[in-house]
Amino acid sequence: MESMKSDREGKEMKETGKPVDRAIVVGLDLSGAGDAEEADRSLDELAELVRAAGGVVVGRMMQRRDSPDSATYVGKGKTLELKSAGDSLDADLLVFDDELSGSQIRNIEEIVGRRTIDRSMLILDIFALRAASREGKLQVELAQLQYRKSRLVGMGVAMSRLGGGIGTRGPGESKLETDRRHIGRRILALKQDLATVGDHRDRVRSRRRGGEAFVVAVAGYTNAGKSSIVNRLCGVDLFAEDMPFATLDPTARRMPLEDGREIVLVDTVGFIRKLPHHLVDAFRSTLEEVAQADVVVHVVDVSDPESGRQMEIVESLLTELGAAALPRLTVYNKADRVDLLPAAAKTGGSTFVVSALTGEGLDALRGAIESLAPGGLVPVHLLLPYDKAGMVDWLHGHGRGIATVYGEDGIDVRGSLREDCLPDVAPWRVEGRGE
Ligand SMILES: Nc1nc2c(ncn2[C@@H]2O[C@H](COP(=O)(O)OP(=O)(O)OP(=O)(O)O)[C@@H](O)[C@H]2O)c(=O)[nH]1
Ligand SMILES: [Mg+2]
Repeated sequence: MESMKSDREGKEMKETGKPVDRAIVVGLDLSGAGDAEEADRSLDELAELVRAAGGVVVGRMMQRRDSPDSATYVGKGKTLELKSAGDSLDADLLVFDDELSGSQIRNIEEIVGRRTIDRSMLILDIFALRAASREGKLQVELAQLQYRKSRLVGMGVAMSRLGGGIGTRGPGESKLETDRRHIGRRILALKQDLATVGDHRDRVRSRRRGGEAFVVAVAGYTNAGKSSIVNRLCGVDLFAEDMPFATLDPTARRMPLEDGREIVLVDTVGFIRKLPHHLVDAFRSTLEEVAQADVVVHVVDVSDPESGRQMEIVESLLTELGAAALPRLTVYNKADRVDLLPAAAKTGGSTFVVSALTGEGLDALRGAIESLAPGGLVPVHLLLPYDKAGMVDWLHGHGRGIATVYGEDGIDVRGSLREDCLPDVAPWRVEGRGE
């Protein structure tokens, strides 16, 4: 098979002692004279996803066709080639780059005799591995069941070897249901549980709003460096890893400002091309966290040759989630990795060139976020009566450069105070002295 590249790794063992899944990735180039590169890049990304799921890619096949074969997706001849490649490469599974129907999965598995999954199942699998919160787990299980329900006719080998590697893992019940009626019941139960969790999340969110925090959602393509940027800006240590979907649960972190104002950064799930729609539906409430923000920071990996295409994918998902109209900052990250920046990538207006690795450009970004948040500092001059002396501590907490002089008439206070705190000190402001 000419387009098949083999990789001579033996049957490696994971630390657990279980053999690592050996996968052949399979793509279809339907572009005609069009963008064959896109199909190729998508297949590269699929290989990345296999590694993120803990597997190893032992072969890669790209087939050019005008349209997918309804029975086997790549065509009977190619499927036979895949069988012999699977044998010679000792592959455990085939991973197709597009969603397959239940009957296509069954047909391919019959011919090849190997577990066959598609890109959506693989992404669901990674999500299943990563889901940490209760809500995340419920969402993944719901997406998996909805996917399965629509494909119950097929799914031979993949279904019968549950618990057997990539494409078969689930966060929910140990034995995934195969019966449509059971699946239907479980889906209903999951939706109810999710509604309860969602209520709780809304309460947390409105508490955050109640505290008048200014919320900035950090969104972008997976692996762009979102968590790394949040870590830098907030001085925290969120999980940042060189792999897709390191972050699954939106995580809110406080970005400290010197004047005591509160800005909350929300690190979000990364976007990717061909994100399974069951997943988007199941994760809607999580993804919509972006739409609830005051500002969206769109992080781009400027060192990725695909960054332009990735930005389009992020933009269209932001639109789908109702976040398109929000104020936007575009952040070109990983600038340390490129010598020549694309023309659009320059610091100025609402775009920033940064490196979360070196820290370059992050002060400018921080400044821009700060200036978007309401309640900047204004100079004040107060004369506090002594029975209000307790306010001095509060003033230090809500302002900067607070200087006090204890005089006969009261406490003379000068300094800068948060604009939103002015009503609290209105009775004691000293008017007409140039402040
Ligand atoms: N060279 C370089 N590497 C970076 C930079 N920012 C992030 N990285 C690396 O890129 C990888 C991905 O970073 P993350 O912060 O996990 O990316 P993310 O967007 O949160 O990814 P997901 O949560 O998986 O969607 C990690 O290995 C980081 O160390 C940067 O400015 N320069
Ligand atoms: Mg992340």
